[in-house]
Amino acid sequence: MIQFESNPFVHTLAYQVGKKGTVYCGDSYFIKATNEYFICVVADGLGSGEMAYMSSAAISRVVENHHEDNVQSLMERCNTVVKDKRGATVSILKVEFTNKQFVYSSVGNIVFVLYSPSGKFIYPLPILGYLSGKPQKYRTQSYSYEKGSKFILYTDGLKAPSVKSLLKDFHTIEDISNHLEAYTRKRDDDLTYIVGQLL
Ligand SMILES: [Mn+2]
Repeated sequence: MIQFESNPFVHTLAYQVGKKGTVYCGDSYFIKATNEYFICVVADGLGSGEMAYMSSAAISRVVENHHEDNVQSLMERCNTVVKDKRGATVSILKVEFTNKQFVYSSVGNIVFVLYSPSGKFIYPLPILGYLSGKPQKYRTQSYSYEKGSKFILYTDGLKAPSVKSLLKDFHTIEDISNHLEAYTRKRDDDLTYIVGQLL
């Protein structure tokens, strides 16, 4: 399934597909663009099936319900909602259009890469592990961005070869998504990616 979310400041596309032969997708995401910011979360629930879905869906729901919060407190909320569940890896990205900055925080193996028109890549390192409701440290960092920057966030179900060249070589997020189609067919896990361009 594909969802677009766009306004004059951002153009994004989210793609999600479950592991072949399963009813529940263990990945969840939420994307929203307001006039002030763009917020997105991607979560990969531990394990598979319904248990994985319960964790990741709780995370995307809590971010949806509190998207105006800052990234650090959203991570704390995500950690709280998976208490007594299996847990999940989580990444949250919040782009603030007014000051041309974005804030990113991640626990676990979800990958985020941003490519600037001037040729610079931003590739924040996550904290290893997953959210489980236990006390947790976060690495929440802010960066400034250039107009025209492209980014991708994706779960480990997407085995794409060079994501850096993908962001560099393709001009639109639709082109990137079309190129990724071949890799989505090869999946052996739930798969989610979000591509976007900051305008
Ligand atoms: Mn996975």
